[in-house]
Amino acid sequence: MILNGPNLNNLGKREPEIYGKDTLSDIIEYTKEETKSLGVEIEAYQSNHEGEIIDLLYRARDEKFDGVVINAAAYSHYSIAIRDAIASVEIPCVEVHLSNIHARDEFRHKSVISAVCVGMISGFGKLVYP
Ligand code: DHK
Repeated sequence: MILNGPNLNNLGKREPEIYGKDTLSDIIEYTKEETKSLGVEIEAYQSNHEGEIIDLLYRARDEKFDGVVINAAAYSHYSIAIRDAIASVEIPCVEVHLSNIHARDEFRHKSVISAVCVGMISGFGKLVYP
């Protein structure tokens, strides 16, 4: 499962100098293309709502997804609720960010979900997804 958080529905228009010119659909298509040879099935979701992201994490658990790639966007920096859901689903989750969060505002340097994810990739634009 690929899970995208708030404002990522606006990629393409949103601060393209930071997030790139691709739309979220472009990025999902690119990710599917890049991972074709692995034979993985991808389901991608985006939500601007914290609770919906949590519900999707439980769905990934209930439907036995092998893993989750999550860009929790701004929620990465403060959502203890998403952190707790990741910790409780016991599915490997990989945290991704299009931009390099450590090269930006200080409030973005900290991610509260990193400690419960298996790893984090940040700063390589759409390359972080596949
Ligand atoms: C996306 C966001 O929306 C920001 O709130 C994060 C992340 C960074 C990204 O780079 O993909 O700070």
